[in-house]
Amino acid sequence: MEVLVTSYKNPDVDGVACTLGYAAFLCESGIDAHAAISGTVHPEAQFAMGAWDMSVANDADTAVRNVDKIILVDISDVDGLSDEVRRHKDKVIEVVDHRKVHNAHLFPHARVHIENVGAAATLIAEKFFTCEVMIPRGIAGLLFSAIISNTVNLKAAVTIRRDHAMVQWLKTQCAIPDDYIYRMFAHKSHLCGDVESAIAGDFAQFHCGTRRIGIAQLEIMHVGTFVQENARHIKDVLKDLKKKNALDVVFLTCIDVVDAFNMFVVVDAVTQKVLERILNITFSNNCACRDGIIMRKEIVPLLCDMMK
Ligand SMILES: [Mn+2]
Repeated sequence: MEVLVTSYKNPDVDGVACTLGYAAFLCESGIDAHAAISGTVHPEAQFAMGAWDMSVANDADTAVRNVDKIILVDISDVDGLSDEVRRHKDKVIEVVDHRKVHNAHLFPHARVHIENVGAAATLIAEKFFTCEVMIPRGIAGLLFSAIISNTVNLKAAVTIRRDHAMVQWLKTQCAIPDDYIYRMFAHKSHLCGDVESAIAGDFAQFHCGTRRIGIAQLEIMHVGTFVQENARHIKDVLKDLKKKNALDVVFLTCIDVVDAFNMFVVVDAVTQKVLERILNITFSNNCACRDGIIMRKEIVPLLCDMMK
């Protein structure tokens, strides 16, 4: 094995699709690349992998020790990496990501490829497209799923023309069943039977100066009903996360993938005030709605600006 391609611990469908996709691209180009993750993949990624008959090795933590070169996809920070991968960060030769706020400088030997597209999968798909490298059907299906998921079916504000273009091209490389997108998002909604693991499953922490921020994000259907039915449980989980991680700001952002709005849930006055200011929303009973879709990665820079 020449190079290990991996992503953050417990990756979502974008992380997994890019891991498998970039390794496949490198292998097609004659480079001995191994795709592996740390932890387990998000349920949505499990759904996509099942649908395209794909699997991913989960031995990244062992593989990092036996390799000289690492490529990170869909991540450009040490937060989020498994401890073992982080320990070998000096081996990182390339970083492919799509985050505005990033810490790619923490990887001193890396070629940095960060662009403001809706999904890192768009950048990987473009590699196949531009170099006219044969794309395996399963990889095309996964990259398609990743772009659709990350851009909330191309509706999120982070979506640009390049995401649309790659979705159109990927569709020609694998037959997407008519109801595929619906089933993928429906699968996401089903996760919410267990509120705690659904929230913990997509919880991310950030530093803005000395402040610590924790944001849980859910992309589901029927957000209003979900929040209403689970309000108390959601608040307990948030309070717990705030305490456990000594957070200054903590909230849940629920994206309704069908009706295209966000619902926010807070458990403290500081967070409420900050969100009201940066998003121009009003909370009532710890909840607030905002029309249109805003992703966590768009909220983070606004928060940091505000808290400087
Ligand atoms: Mn991503």
